[in-house]
Amino acid sequence: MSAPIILVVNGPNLNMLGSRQPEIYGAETLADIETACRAHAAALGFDIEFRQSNHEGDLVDWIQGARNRCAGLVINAGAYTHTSIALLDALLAAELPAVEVHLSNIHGRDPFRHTSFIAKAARGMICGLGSHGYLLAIDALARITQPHSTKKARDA
Ligand code: CA2
Repeated sequence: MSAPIILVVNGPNLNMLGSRQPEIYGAETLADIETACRAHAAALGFDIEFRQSNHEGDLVDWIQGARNRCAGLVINAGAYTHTSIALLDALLAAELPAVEVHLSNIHGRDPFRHTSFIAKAARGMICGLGSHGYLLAIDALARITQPHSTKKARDA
């Protein structure tokens, strides 16, 4: 049987990671984060689908496509976090456990970054911990979706 899938969705400008503003977003590239997510998820028995787009509609399409197919999703919606009702609606319609991630601490930055339009659709939000936040989000989804087997793995 194939492993359950966690969809990791990344929004606008995150393809630039590693090239600029390392003091805010860290030195890793998005490819580095993808590699770390795949390894971490595999150790927990999950497959990863890892996506990035600068276009809001692509993100909506991927979230819609996860319904009834993926076990859960991790989302760093980038700046769409602070603007997009379309992403909120897509997440609500997907009816999947979702964990919101931000590399930076959005609450310590510009006031317009303090509000997340998608937070209502997320089980939780991890921000300010850099790329480690993606791995923590995968941990959370493993516990949410497979509480029994995850506990057994922890106790082993
Ligand atoms: O902290 C995060 O992960 C953010 O989602 C990143 C977004 C920002 O708009 C959110 O408020 C918080 C921006 C991503 C831009 O990434 C860049 C990376 C390198 C160079 C330029 C932009």
